[in-house]
Amino acid sequence: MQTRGSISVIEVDSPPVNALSRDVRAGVSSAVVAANEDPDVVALVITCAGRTWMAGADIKEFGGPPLEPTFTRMIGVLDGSVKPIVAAVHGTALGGGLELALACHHRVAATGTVLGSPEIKLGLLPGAGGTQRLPRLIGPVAALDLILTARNVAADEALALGLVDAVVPSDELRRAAIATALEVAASGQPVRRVRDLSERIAPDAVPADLFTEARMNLSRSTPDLLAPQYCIRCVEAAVTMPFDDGVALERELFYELVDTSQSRALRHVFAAERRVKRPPGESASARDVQAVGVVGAGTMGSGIAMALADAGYRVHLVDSDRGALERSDTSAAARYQRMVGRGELSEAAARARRDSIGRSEELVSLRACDVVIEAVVERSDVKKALLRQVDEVLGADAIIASNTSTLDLDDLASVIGDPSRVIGLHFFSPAHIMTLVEVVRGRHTSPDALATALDMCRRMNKTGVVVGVCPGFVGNRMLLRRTAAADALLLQGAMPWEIDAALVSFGFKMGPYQMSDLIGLDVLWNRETTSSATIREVLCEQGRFGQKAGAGFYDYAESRRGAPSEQVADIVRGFARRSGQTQRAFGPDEIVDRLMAALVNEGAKLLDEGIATRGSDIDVVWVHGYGFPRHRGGPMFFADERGLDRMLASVEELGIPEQEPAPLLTRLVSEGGRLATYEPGVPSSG
Ligand code: 3H9
Repeated sequence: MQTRGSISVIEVDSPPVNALSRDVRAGVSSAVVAANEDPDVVALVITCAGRTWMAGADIKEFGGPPLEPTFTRMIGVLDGSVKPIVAAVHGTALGGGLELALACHHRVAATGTVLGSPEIKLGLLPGAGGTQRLPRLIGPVAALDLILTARNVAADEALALGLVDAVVPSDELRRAAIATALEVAASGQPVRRVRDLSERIAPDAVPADLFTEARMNLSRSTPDLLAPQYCIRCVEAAVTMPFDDGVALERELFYELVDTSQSRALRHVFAAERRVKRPPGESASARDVQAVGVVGAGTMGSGIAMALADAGYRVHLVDSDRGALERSDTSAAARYQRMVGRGELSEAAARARRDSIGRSEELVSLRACDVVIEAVVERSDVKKALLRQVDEVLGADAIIASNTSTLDLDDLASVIGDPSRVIGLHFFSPAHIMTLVEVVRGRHTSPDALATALDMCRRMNKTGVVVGVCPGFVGNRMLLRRTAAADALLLQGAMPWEIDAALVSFGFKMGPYQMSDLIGLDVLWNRETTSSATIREVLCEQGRFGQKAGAGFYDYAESRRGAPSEQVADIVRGFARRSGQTQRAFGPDEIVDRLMAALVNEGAKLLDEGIATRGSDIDVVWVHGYGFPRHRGGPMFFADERGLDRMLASVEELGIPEQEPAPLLTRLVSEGGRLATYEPGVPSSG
């Protein structure tokens, strides 16, 4: 704390994001008390050092016992201040950080500040008075919008909403806040506390059906999530209850949420997404990459080129087929035009984006590239021949990446003179939309190539997860096991739509059979060699190729979503009978357990083999690449919550020879360890 004349300036300095840990809360509380007791001080300014205002409560404290001084106590100290307090806000004023600013009497923001209540993303609600103060300050409609969408509000919008009182250039923030503090103190008026405002929550200022409508929207969009429902209850309390009663309800519901599996899962994913950026092993600095080559202008190559262009790279797209290059240009132009239509890009920016992708039939055009990504047909001979040519064209230290999803990266790298500059970048389709990239570290991949690839992912707004070399890498190898487990269930009496429905009600957008119908059952089918050996083969032999054929596991005559098919049920029953297995009914919970067991067991094997380096990395792969519901935390987190002993029992029930229990799973069950926090060499229990 510093005193500037008659103003006490309290500066929070707790890198990296000034999270409101116990120490910060204690420091702010005692500084406010001290300033109130100091007869020379007439007003206070709270400001933050470093890149941001307080970005929220310290997430690491959740789950433990409340630490004194609690948020309630600290906010109570601010509420008790008889001297005006001005918040000088910059960077990201989020969650508890925004709530602290709301408990101040005035708010001055630097240009570029963003403010928001992201608690819902962590399965929580604003628990430091935010649900009660926001409606009083900006009205319940805007408050509900901010809390339920968790969107960040830019300084200008915050000013228009009344969330802040002034916006000033960054370098004038402190001076402007002090000037405001002096002015308010000189006015001699009593402090203006947000908790005392009533105009915006008066009955005639609140739309009659606001909360009914909000609940109806929720029941359609996120019926399974608890936090949004509790947020509505709290904001409703702000307009129906006295302030202190509303705060008491908010506190009670906040602590209830902290203990839910949903919030634990969301907090786990938040931490996992940050951990994944720092893979274990030797680290290096990322190179400065300007120009990136992409070879192959099919769907994948074109998507990768757009993702790179979106991130500001100069892109050189090469394909020996002129037609493919032209089609890729047309689809990129159409996408940029749609973005212009939605107001996301200006015409000029769209043109520049399109122009940043150069197209050529000649590999020599890649000569000046810092990185080249090959995305040609998935055949080892074709890729190797191409990589040899790329190696000849490129500068000696350029990085060479392969987008292979199934081939052995080390084998591909063997044709390059210096295999340390080879890395895998397994994008998911459509590459300009999907956020996951499996960054494949080959046997010889250098730390420098790895750091550069991860940095490129970050720039493209993608989540790069480092994995090792094996068929299918992490995601697809696990997916294959889940599909096998689902097929095994069909032989034991479950129907495809029962399996899909169980996964959809778990939170996936679609189940394995809906996904097969969407992709097309014929993708892996061979007309020449088909022998009615599997359900999929029989469906293909009958022309049931999936959605595009109007029939697959489902019938699509009536609806695009597909309806259960009697014909398919007969086929499935026939296979089940011939398998000699006993058939019975399966409830949704048992179906989910079996399919999760297959995922988790394979995940444990990947960890044992060192292909995945942490349990939480696997969760990130599944949340970002396979639609695993975020509020379930990913397969490894789910397994811990469900109980690893129960998972192990489900693995044994699978009865699939290739899916025998993973030694790591068995070991963690006997040791009482956890999978989601598993990292070789680091204790995993607790
Ligand atoms: C809350 O406030 C509840 C209250 O309503 C009520 C309480 C009663 N705590 O993301 P980055 C760390 S709930 C602890 O890579 P960026 C992060 O782990 C909270 N640590 O940087 C990382 O550490 P490391 C509501 C935190 O520039 C480092 O900071 N607030 C917290 O891309 C850098 O993070 C939120 O939900 C935290 N709250 O983005 C905001 N936040 O380097 C969550 C960050 O060791 N945070 N860290 O891995 C964010 O959205 C982003 O971190 C932010 C910076 C935008 C701030």
